[in-house]
Amino acid sequence: MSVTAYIALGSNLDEPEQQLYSAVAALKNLPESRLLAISPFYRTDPVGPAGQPDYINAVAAIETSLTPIALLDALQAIEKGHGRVRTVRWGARVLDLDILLYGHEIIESERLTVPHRDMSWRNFVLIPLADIAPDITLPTGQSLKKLLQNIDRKGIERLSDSLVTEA
Ligand code: ROI
Repeated sequence: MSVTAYIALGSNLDEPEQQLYSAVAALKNLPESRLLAISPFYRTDPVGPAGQPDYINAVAAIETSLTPIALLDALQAIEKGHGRVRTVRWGARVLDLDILLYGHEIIESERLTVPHRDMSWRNFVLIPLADIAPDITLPTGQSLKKLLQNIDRKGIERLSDSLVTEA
């Protein structure tokens, strides 16, 4: 069985835009999966400790038959391949790939919380998500449109047009 999953991409180190392009290439090669869409890229103000560079953020949609944990493992392997080293919480990072949504599932395990616990208030997640899935409702019952009404639109700037991949 396959589901549609949404993945947040973020980087603020080592040429962040290139990091995201190369992450998209890696997502295209995920096993048992197909890349459906990738949002425009956005330059965003850092959330968290001050003094770190701006981020580049985007959201991807994939169709996958990987289990949530297999998908998490695959994404963490991509992060690792991009030199991601987990250091300070909320510190600068070369590449972050977060599972936002996995079908309509609610998952709370040691390694994984889906929907992503911070997604409903982060403009750098909700705005690109709305570019590729404007009409979705989270498994918690909240509609994306409603969540978008409550967020700040400052500190985020669109850099590119949407790239919808071929099937
Ligand atoms: N801030 C922005 N703008 N974008 C991110 O992807 C991002 N990721 C994070 C923290 C450090 C919370 N801040 C961020 O993990």
